[in-house]
Amino acid sequence: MRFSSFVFSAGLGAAVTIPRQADNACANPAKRVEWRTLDVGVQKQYIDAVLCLKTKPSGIGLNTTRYDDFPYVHTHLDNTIHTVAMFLPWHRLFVQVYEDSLRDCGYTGPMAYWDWTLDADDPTKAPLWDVTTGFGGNGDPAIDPKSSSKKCLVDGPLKGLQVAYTMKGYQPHCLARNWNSGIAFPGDMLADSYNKESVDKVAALDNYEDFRYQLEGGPHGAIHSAVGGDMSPATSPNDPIFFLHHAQIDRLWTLWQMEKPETRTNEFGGPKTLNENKPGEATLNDVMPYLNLVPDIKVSEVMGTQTSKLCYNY
Ligand SMILES: [Cu+2]
Repeated sequence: MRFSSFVFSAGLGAAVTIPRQADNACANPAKRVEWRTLDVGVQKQYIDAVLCLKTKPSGIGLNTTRYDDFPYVHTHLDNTIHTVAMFLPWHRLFVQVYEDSLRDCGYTGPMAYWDWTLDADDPTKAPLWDVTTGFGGNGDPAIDPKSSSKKCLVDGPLKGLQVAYTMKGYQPHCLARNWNSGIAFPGDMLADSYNKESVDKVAALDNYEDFRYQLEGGPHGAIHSAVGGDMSPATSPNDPIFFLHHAQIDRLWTLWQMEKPETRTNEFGGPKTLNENKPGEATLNDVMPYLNLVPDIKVSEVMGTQTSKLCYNY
């Protein structure tokens, strides 16, 4: 018998909480790993699978490709999934759906995350920008960083890639990056917001709402701004870096949960919606929308990563 986590009464009124990680349905969780620890051959297979998504039909009835489903869904739900409580569980499942799509495109290696704390001394040197083993680097250096012209990628396997959507709708364009050089030192790419010290401060917070708020507004937002170009607007899943970044956000949440699994795999709360006309406190029973990418699902079903729904750890 499979059971998802629940709270039951033991004796007279004493509530015992079952950690959501203790699900028998996930006997062999897949281990997610840092991008730079993958063998070169596996890195190539990952990127080949990313490009393969561009050759697959949409899974949600669009005239564009599977690749483009992700920015499409993400931008259409922008105000539902950001700066609200469900930010973390929503993106957790979103990354899993992307991983599943990569598998449909032949990827057999581990799902990877980008631990940007390892690159905070000089983010411009992060291995994932590598031209041959990574995703290529910054956009066109000939274009003024402050110009509104797109800084299309000029090297690497994604050079010339046309992505379908902007926040205004169907507007095919080159994939662009526009590194934000920050102010601490040339090329710092806002690293003060996502170095180890900053991340440790967030990890030390002791309730879900503070943790979610600081993680989203701090390191999470800084990386989107630092990479720039297509990583900045709500269509940021246009850049495959998005998923390595959000796997890291999910990793930090998972590590935080695992410090006190009994409480933290059941701990959720904060603003339910940005809609001032129907404010409210979020609950585990809230349903998260995915616009047919996957069936809508309750927050409670993705609070743990080792269940019948999700089966991985870090
Ligand atoms: Cu997002």
